[in-house]
Order: sequence, then C-alpha cells, then structure tokens
Amino acid sequence: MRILTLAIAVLLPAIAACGDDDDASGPATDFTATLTGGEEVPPVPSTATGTADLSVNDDQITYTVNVTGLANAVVAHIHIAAEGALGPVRLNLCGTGAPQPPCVSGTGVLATGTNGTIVDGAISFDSLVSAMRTGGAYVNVHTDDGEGEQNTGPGDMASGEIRGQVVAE
Ligand SMILES: [Ca+2]
Repeated sequence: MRILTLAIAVLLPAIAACGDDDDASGPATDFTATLTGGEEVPPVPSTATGTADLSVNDDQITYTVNVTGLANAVVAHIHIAAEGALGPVRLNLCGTGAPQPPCVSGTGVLATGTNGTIVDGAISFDSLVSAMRTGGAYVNVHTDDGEGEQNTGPGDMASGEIRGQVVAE
C-alpha cells in the first residue's frame, strides 16, 4: 500500500502537466466563422460560402478566410455587432491596402494575414477580442462589379455578400 501511494504521488504532477494543453477554462484564443449570404442583414441570395479561422496571439489576430464561388470580392473586415444586427468595421482583413493583402475572388483562399490595428482606433484591441468571445463580432466579405449601382445582387454586394458570426473554437 505504501508503494502504491508513493506511485500516485509521483504520477499526479505528470498528469496535471499534460492537462495544460487542453485547458478549457482560459479565455478563447481560436475562433471560426461560417460565412453565408443568409447571415447578411438583410439576407443576400448568394450561393457563395466561406469559412474564417482567426487566432489571437498577444495583440495580433492571425487569420485565413476561405471562400467558394465568390465573384468580385473587394474587401473583407471584422465588424462589431450581434447576429442579426449591423455594426461598424473594426479590423481589416483584405482589400484595404498594405499591410493587409488584396482579396482573391473565386474558390480558395480569399485572404490570409495578421492584423492588430483597429480601424480609426474606435475601440481597443482587447474590446474587439472580448466581442469575439461573446458573439458580438462578425466577418463580412463585400463584393462589387465596379459598374453602375451597388448592391444589385451576388457579385455586386458592396454592403456585404457573405457573413458569419465569430465563435470560439
Ligand atoms: Ca454594380
């Protein structure tokens, strides 16, 4: 019995150390969003879809947005608002000029990069991350055919063609 007790005492710290990798009690740093036209406000009848993967590292967000069948993508951002509501742009993802990349239309990687600069400094970076953790942020991809009026339909939705609420992974 004494030997068994000793073995447990030796093993317990090792088990606790292994658990650190899967600690679910800390604040989320990895997020995802599923983008569809139906999530836009009001909904957009687009067949394009997308996924966004976002990872917070210190004061930066590293992101990759993949899309399927999206025409005329011009710009993408993280906005602040709950699902079903519209809110202002707070972080640029693509199409806004260096250092963020241009948006790539079609099927594949729309954009991948790193950014920690809040648009207009309107909120703090920590406030953006807090919103991401509480369902208060969304990824929105805007399209524009560059002709005539805007927001005429898929491929020409300057107000946003596919959108997805940011959720913790
Ligand atoms: Ca147009």
